[in-house]
Amino acid sequence: MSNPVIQRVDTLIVDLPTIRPHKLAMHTMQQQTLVIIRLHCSDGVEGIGEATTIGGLAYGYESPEGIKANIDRYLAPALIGLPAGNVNAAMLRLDLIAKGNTFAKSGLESALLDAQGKRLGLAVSELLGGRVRDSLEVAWTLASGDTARDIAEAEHMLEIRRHRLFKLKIGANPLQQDLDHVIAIKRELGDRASVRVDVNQYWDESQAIRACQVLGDNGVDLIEQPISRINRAGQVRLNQRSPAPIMADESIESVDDALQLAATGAASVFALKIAKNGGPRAVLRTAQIAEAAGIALYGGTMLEGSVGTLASAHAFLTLRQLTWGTELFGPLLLTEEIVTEAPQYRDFALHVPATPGLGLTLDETRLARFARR
Ligand code: MUC
Ligand code: MG
Repeated sequence: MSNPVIQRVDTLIVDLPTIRPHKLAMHTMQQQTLVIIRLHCSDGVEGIGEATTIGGLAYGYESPEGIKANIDRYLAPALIGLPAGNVNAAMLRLDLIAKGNTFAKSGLESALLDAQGKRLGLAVSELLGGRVRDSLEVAWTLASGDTARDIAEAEHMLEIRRHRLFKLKIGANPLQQDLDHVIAIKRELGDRASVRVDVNQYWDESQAIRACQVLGDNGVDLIEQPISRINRAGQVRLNQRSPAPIMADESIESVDDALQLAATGAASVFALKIAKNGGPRAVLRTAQIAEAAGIALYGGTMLEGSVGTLASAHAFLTLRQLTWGTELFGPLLLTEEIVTEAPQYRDFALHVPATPGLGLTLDETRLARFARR
């Protein structure tokens, strides 16, 4: 068929257990909930995508249940009958009928790209202009909530050559307790690893001024989202005085946010996430703003499963520079897989094959087993 159209979009919520409790400042994860999207086209091609957040409504403005409802009721009907191969037109349509909803849009854009890649026999990274690397260095998040356990986990990851970049989730505990925790881990790992922290907006500026100084003085390489995304002026001031670079994460909820942050000098590193920007193409627009402004890049995650992780990876493979690596370890945090061939991690990196689309096939049996009824 020469002009295939979008015929149907199915969504399902999938709950998968985590390998251990994952403690973030705003929520402790015991499981991760994925919204899996199946986009059916009139030529028989199916595109798959994923829209995933963290902790229900604890992290962002979209919950898994809300994402599914909004796709089913508003976004999917707007796509039916549109040309399946025109990703620009489809995403423009979604932007016209729905404000925000970047997580849902990201999953749909991923599914459109997967379908078009399968149709043309091209990997999504090739559809996005071509990859400049085949693998991505991947950080691991130490978030067991226990310093000794985190050190043991890091030592194990170094030993098996899976990770040498470690992100520590802090912010929920009293400030000095968090600082002691980070310093103890950095002291133990020394130059064998890069240690970074993510505060998830939990400090106020007065706490952050001292904490950034202490962390920088103790060898921490990067400080992610120390204060509220709302306090833009505070972010600018912190970015000027912190000895360790400041990375914006929650501050970037859209490509427009990225422009504002770049214009005001609020961060020297951007955490790119397809979910926050509305898809693999949208996140590259944020990356281009950063590049033009001399802001370094990091490939972030919403702790997606394999589908969302590879959708992110294909976009990140096309970037000229990814100075701070990525944290695309989501599938490794889960005890179960819903694709037939799990993403490949070895030698500190995620290796991404150049097979058509995202390069993944859903495992129907496992999907049926973990899908919420
Ligand atoms: C975040 O804020 O970056 C990424 C890794 C992780 O453990 O949590 C996420 C969310
Ligand atoms: Mg973060």
